[in-house]
Amino acid sequence: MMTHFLNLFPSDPRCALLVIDMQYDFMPGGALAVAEGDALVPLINRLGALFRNVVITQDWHPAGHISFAASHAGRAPFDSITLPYGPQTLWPEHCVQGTHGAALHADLAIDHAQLVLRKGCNAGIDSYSAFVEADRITQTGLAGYLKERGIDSVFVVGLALDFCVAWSALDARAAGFNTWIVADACKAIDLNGSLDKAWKDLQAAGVVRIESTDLSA
Ligand code: VGL
Ligand code: ZN
Repeated sequence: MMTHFLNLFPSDPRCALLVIDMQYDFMPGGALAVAEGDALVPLINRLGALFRNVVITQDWHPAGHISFAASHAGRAPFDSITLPYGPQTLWPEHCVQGTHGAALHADLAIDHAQLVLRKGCNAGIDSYSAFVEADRITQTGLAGYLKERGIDSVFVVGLALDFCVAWSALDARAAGFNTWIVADACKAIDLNGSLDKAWKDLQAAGVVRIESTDLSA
């Protein structure tokens, strides 16, 4: 549908696939499960094979991270609080560094991925985005990494569509990348209208929604 507008193909060296947070804690049975998250693995593996450049991210929190409800007396998961850097949704403890829940799904098979980027490592700052932490100041370095490699176009897939996928895509766009979300290669948490809001924000920012069938080698 959209492919003839893209004028580029996934194998183009200027393109990268960003595979967001395909970790056990976001899979059914995990601490912050996203419905059918595991069903994406075969599709994301197929997409990965189309791209020369692939970056895989991991949400990678220290124990006691500020985004965990358990770190705030009297608070429950999915409450919203205000931190010095702004509003923060509180989550169940998830993706603690080195735990099974933080590991990538074992069936994710994109062996040529050059970079595994870990984010959310600062105890006092969350980071849904693979580019800029929730204080909106601290950079992960991903924009510089991609630009230094001559990449100007990114395709985003994975979990969760309305949090880490959306924030990563918005920040990719803000950093000047042509940015697409492959909608059928994502699943959402959908908390208090977060999915509708994400699509509105993405569209307003110029992130283009495509389907996996729009991509071919
Ligand atoms: C995510 C909530 C908290 C995500 C990470 O990967 O979308 N969501 N941490
Ligand atoms: Zn997290």
